[in-house]
Amino acid sequence: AGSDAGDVRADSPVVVVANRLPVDQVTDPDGTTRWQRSPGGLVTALEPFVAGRGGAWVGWSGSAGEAPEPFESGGMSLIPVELSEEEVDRYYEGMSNASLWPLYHDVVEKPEYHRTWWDTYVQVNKRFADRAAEVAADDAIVWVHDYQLQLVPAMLRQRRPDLTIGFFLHIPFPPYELFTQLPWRSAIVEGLLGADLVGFQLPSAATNFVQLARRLHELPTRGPTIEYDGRTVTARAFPISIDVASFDELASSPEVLARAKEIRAELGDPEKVILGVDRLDYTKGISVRLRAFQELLEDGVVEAPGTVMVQVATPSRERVEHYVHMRETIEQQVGHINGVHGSIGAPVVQYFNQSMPREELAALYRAADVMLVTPYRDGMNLVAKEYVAARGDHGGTLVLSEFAGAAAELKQAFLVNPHDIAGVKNQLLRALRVEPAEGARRMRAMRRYLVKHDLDHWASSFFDALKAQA
Ligand code: ADQ
Repeated sequence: AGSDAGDVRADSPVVVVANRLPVDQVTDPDGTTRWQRSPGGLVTALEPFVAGRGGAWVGWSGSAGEAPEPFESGGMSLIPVELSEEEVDRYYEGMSNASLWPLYHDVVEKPEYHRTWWDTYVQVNKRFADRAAEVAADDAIVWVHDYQLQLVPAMLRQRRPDLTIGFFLHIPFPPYELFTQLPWRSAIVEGLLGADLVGFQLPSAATNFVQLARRLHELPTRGPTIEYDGRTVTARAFPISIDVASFDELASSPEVLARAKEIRAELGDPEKVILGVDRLDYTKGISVRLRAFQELLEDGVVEAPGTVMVQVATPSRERVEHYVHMRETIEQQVGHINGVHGSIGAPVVQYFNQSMPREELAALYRAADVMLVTPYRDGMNLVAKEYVAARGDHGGTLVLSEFAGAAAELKQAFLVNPHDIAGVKNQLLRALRVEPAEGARRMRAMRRYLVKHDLDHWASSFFDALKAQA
């Protein structure tokens, strides 16, 4: 990727605005730094619509301090937005991840509200909106992403009424009764109403938003539409997905299949392998599944080393207090289970606080008999979809929380209420004991659905709906 600041002109017909740029800065062994495409799915989904058409992506580079000059990468103009240390603290770790994140996830942890965080959130949203306003061509389409940037649509519309603006929220949107805790609730609703199209993971989230507009702002609404400021704003669900075909292909490659076999051997060739894969976040319910597994061991209905569990938890938001505490709890639980039920060379729970390459994740999915996905609340949960995409052999069973967006689509999973430990234990046991034919029937049905509803389907539906608003 070159870095010619001069390449960037104010004429992008499509602009994506997201907290992070789709690249990470990496340092090679010789000390030189370069930009590398981020592993996340969002880039893959949006690239075809943005790259090669003079499109731009506005976002933060991931490190505090002076931002690099705009540069070209992967056929897109990347426009870095600067964030100071203090702004990262208040806008990102504070307002975004210690206020909005817990509030939008059913207050699983208590949100903190600080006026200094909010002021910085406003200031940073303004900066993102300004950059987008500068690079967007006349009548361009702008797609703003997620809870960090909810004020951008209105700020952008004020500067550039010619634009067609879409917004997509990747996390849940809470009901009126919870949302209205927020001291700045009106500003957020008005921020989002700056968009022509507001997208959510679930229809119920879209309904929550329309209701807020009606009850809090007394705006006229009809079905999915809100009349505001002489315009019509539409709120609809666009459930996000993954690149199913490429994940399927990866997971059935000879290398991954060989690695899956090796993993089972390294685990001591157990009869049953249970797997969890998550960002280490309190919304993901990692403790719940450890507790359920522990109790099944204590009850004697499940026995080690015949049954083992692997939990991979990517480090995440380690400077936010809630996360430090949660990590300690989980590590204690793992220590306790292994202390009581393990034996030399044969831990019952193998826990990794690490990020893993896609190939290794695919091999783990392929090696696991039961995939445990038990969030208390989750916008979608792509891990559940990755597991289904990886099981081209129709093996494996998915245990999935009712409170993950994915439950609305993956209906043949063994659904659980993560607040009900007895229920989680029951479903885990059913999943461990499922007849192969029954398991295959469920997996086949979920795969049939997923093939049609992939990441490209998501991005195209959103863009089509947005263009229809122009
Ligand atoms: P997340 O909360 O990050 O996303 P999720 O949808 O599960 O949750 O995506 C996690 C991604 O990280 C998956 O692609 C997974 O493979 C990867 N991952 C997890 N653990 C990993 C590990 N140890 N090593 C490497 N990769 C790992 C937010 C919302 C979700 C919503 C997505 C997309 O919270 O609800 O589904 O955005 O909109």
